[in-house]
Amino acid sequence: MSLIFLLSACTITNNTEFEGQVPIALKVGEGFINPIGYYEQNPRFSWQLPTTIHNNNDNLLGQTKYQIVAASQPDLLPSQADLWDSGVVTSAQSTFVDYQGKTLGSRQQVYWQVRYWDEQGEVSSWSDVAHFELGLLSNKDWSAKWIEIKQTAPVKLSNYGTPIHIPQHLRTEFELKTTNSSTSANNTNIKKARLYITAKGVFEAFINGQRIGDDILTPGYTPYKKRIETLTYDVTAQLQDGKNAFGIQLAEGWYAGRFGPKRHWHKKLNLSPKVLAQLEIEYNDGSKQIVATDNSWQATQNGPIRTSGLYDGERYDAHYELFDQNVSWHQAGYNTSNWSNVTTSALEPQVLLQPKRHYTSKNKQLLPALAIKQVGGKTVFDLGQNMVGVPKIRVPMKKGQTLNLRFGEGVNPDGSLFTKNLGSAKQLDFYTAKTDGVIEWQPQFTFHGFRYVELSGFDSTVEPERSWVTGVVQYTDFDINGKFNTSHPELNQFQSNIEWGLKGNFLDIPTDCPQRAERLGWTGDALAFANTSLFIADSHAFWSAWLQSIREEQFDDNSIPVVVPNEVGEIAQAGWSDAAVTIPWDVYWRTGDKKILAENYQMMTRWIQYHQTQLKDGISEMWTVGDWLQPYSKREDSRRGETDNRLISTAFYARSVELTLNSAKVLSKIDDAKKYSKLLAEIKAKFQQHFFADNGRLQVGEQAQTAYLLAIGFDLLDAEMTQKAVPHLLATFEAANGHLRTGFLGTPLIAPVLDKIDRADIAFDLVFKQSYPSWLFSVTQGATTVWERWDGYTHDKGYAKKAGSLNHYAYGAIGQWLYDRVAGISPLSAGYKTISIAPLISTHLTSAEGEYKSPYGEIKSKWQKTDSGLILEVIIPANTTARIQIPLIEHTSLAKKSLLNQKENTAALFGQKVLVNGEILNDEDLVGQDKKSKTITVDAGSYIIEVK
Ligand code: RAM
Repeated sequence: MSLIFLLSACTITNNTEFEGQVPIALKVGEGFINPIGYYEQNPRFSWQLPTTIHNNNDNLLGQTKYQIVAASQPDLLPSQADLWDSGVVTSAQSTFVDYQGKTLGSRQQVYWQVRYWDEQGEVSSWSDVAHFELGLLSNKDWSAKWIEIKQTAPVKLSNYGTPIHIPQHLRTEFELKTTNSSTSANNTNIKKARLYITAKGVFEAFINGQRIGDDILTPGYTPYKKRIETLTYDVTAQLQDGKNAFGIQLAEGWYAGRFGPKRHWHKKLNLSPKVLAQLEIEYNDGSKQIVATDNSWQATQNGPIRTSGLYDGERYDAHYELFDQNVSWHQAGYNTSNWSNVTTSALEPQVLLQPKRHYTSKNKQLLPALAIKQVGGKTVFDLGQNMVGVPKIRVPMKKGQTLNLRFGEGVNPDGSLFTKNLGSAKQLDFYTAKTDGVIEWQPQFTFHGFRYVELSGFDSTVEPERSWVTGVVQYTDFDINGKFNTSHPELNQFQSNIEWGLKGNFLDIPTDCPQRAERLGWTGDALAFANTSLFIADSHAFWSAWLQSIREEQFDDNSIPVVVPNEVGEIAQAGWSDAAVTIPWDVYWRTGDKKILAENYQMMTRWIQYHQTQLKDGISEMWTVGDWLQPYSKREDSRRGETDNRLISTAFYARSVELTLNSAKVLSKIDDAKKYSKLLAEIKAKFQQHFFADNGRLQVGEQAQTAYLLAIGFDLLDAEMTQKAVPHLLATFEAANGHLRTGFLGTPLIAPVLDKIDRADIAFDLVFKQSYPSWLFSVTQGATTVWERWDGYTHDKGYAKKAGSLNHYAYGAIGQWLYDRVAGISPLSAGYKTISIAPLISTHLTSAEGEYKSPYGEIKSKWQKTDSGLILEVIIPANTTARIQIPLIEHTSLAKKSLLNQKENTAALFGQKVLVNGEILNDEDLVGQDKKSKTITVDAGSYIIEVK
């Protein structure tokens, strides 16, 4: 074969398959496919090359040029593009290409196509036409007013002193214009109709009895005093000639309900729910009609949802259902004689209304109950999986009975619900039946964290069945992008737990936990988990949107809150607030999207300035809770780890400076890059000199694992000192009998640091450890999600006194190393334009595989031990190249041997003979080799690599 798969040697030949092959997967911005109500006035275009165009060497051909055309109508494409014609651009760029055409305004529809030239100079056909439509970009686009029911009685207070807002139904009716062309009962004379809508609270909208969209808890959760997201729906099909009814249900949600500790402190904060809607109808003859929320609307609080709060649950009473003579409240002709007027309020100029910039949350998955048990006269359903969302129930009831639904993440030994870890969050739903028969119901404006559902109060003459309860899993509507699977069942279960941690805590914002009276956007947890999440799910838009909230919440003194949206007051802390820098960098690195750096750069530099106000003699004194929840901490408050706080704060200062420096380079901010690079060198020197003795041992604070992990993981020691520090780091593991002793800050660094110092053998042993504390310990105790504490529950002792949340994603951050180094897939340059395939093989496994939908298409790496060695299967998508580090050895478990006195304990396993797609790999084909691996670079394509 010689070098035909090598970059340099790729011979270009004629290609007959090319015709009819077109770019695929056209997307705008952070991965949106044909969005309406889009947010970005200056959109960016991405596409992928077809997966079937090969040269004679079977490599996928890359792109050398492209052309994009954009028009206001599809039939103008491709030749009369009235918005933009990029011309033929010589570039391999196929992601995030900036639009440079006519200025786009609110409501603009844009149709676009792309074509490309391959490495053989052949031009593709034009792609299919993709499109997007902007939402209302500015407050000025709104003629509607905020409306809410005119209250007659004062709002009641909960036991916590917070107001309870009874959900509202609001409605109006309107008539469509009839024209000569309208012949039928539908809306043949309408060209298009759009509903622009949002709420201070959460809403569901209906037109002529039909639910609009299938989103839940809209508009989602932002810093409401600064920005509220708006939604756009195409409602053309819901309108009918003649009379139409438009109804909205409105509940407290994050905005107005009991939520977050700050609201406990500020009990009188009376933020009443409001809704804002603007239905814009465009007729075929060009005329327009707007139906907007205003003082002509009517409202009632006598609907069936009696109360609904995010923490406390929903109470439904069917007696209040809004039907009159078979006409429902959201249909035309409904009798509203006992409804009230509404009050209106104007838009506040300081509260920006902006189109939602990431995916809404939806009902994503259904979980059937797997088991059912009678406990003390109540029936407990087990869904087999700790999840987040609501139940869907089908239960036989007698008229007047109230069904009680309770939810828990666990059960006690007798099978009764365990709810102690919910704090003050009640998570209780109720349904009162108005007739005999089977009721069907799903709460609308709350969510719970649970695996078990307890029912009582139903028709006791009927034997309960599993089919009565289904779990409706709700989270942000992104796709699962990455898969990871191995030969090890417990590790696979842990991977599933990581994934469920993501599903459970990505409900519009990243949260610490989804069940207790917290559910807040803790920045430190997000900092730990962002990278892992970017592999598992298409979370690019999700993080970009949350970062906008962080920018909006940055304080005047440049500090960044620990919770975003900020519900906890003016606190910043090292290792948490640094998310403002680390997450933009993580997202950039995994996606290649430079805008995320540009948008956040100023916030990052301001955060550095704040760090600088916290220095004393070059060492940071910034407040931090430290290595949160480190096991066996001897500190007075044992939740705080033993690592010296100033070491943590100085380490994160350096880390933030380094990533801001990297960002400055990407953004070509040369002066800043110089400034930060000098600063970083100074901080590192100071850090090393202050915290480390000449022999590489920590000289400040406890000999804590996290202290060494931060120092080495963040590159804060010079090469010589790093070498000297290694035995001291290993001694901390030795002292812990080969176990971890890390909390939120140290845990994500364990495996990457051990790998970096060439001790992947120890990393593997820790990953596969099953005794406490370890990742797999929770799996052996039956966990189906990642827990807040390493010992949340044990078969022996039950729930820990402070069991904490059983759905907290931070320790799932080990995922990043599993994907990068066990499956072996990671970016070599931003956004996987060049890819590293570098799996590590361990005696703990016989196979592992990862698949990842990168911005360029599917990447795969799968390895399997065979009788004669190892087989590695690799897929590299078109328009990228890869460096494959072919492993020649496996890492052997140290078992009980001392970590300290042992050089890396690896056995040469697979011999030195390597075949790539059946052809022997010679030394001259390599770009690098050592005892452990042979390295090649390859073009896009599929590879079977055998090591014998
Ligand atoms: C807890 C949260 C979170 C953590 C903070 C410090 O209450 O659950 O996980 O980041 O405290």
